[in-house]
Amino acid sequence: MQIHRIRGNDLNDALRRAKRTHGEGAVVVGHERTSDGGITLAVTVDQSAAVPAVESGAPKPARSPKPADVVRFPKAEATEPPTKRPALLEELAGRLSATGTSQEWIERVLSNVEEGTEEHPIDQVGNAIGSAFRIAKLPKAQGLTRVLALVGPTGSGKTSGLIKIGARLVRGGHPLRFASLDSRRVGAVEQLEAYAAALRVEARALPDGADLNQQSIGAAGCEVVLLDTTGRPQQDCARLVELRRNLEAEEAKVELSSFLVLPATLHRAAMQSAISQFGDLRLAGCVITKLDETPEPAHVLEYVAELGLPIAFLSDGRDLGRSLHRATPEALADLFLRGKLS
Ligand SMILES: Nc1nc2c(ncn2[C@@H]2O[C@H](COP(=O)(O)OP(=O)(O)OP(=O)(O)O)[C@@H](O)[C@H]2O)c(=O)[nH]1
Ligand SMILES: [Mg+2]
Repeated sequence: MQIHRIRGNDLNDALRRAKRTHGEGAVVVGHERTSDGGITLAVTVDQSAAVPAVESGAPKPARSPKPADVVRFPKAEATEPPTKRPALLEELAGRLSATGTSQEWIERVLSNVEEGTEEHPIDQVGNAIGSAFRIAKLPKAQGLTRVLALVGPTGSGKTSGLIKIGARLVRGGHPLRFASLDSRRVGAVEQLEAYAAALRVEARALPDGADLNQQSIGAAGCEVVLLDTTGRPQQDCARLVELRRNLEAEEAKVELSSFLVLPATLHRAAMQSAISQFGDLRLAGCVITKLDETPEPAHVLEYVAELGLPIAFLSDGRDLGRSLHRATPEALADLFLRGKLS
């Protein structure tokens, strides 16, 4: 039985996303609260859509609505054949299509446009797009060190993403340190150390087999530890689970948040594979990179929205100083409507 994880701001939001992604055969087999106050559902897909709503012995959602309401989704609404739209909406549909937006999303966002209101249709469409996303919160907590780990496929932009985040934090005067689990690949640590030195920040390698705890990662005296990983899912997941367990055992004032780095150029099958390989890490969110390398960023963005995975940052270039942007509803709307960030 394959388990898919769907995240939402609350139970209803997560259920809506589960239904959209997996249709009426989606069966909720578990749920848990996330550290940002959202909820993650464990969902399996019942191909026949005819088995009992909740599998026997499976955990049920703790709060209302009732289990039967929770897990059995109504039939997917048939997509209306597109009727002739007013010229402006037709133009917006064309723009959305050019950025890779699916027909289903086009219909959905255009259905939000109400004529005769003061708000311009393009703003209404932008708002509808922006509200489909969850933005990752990165709150500063007094007396707490945050470890931000970037995980993801090889070459997705983890190391450069960390350096870009580091540069932003240094500009903001936040004490930080880099640490890397990628100590075996030739040149990987040297690359990180060189950039860290340019930012006047310490970088430390954490070799395979080294204990992972608050001392070894260098949490003391830092607001943030930026942790690089290897891109090998099994190894990275095992090491991050070990670090989380040790931090909990030490009752360390350290919070580990793992973010999945997804290039906007990935095909759906590769995204699914990345999600299933790293999905057990209780991901806090994702970072979308290489937005400058595709005119169709909507593919990856729709997928992330359907999963309810919060987005932290958007990257649209190799420039370490200027190409990392905090995700906002407006920036996401831009990507759907213009294919790039303003
Ligand atoms: N065009 C473009 N290139 C990017 C972006 N982000 C990263 N890159 C490039 O992608 C390549 C791989 O980036 P890395 O940061 O080394 O990727 P990684 O995930 O750490 O790779 P491994 O450590 O090998 O798994 C580098 O050439 C980066 O400059 C981006 O947003 N746009
Ligand atoms: Mg790397």
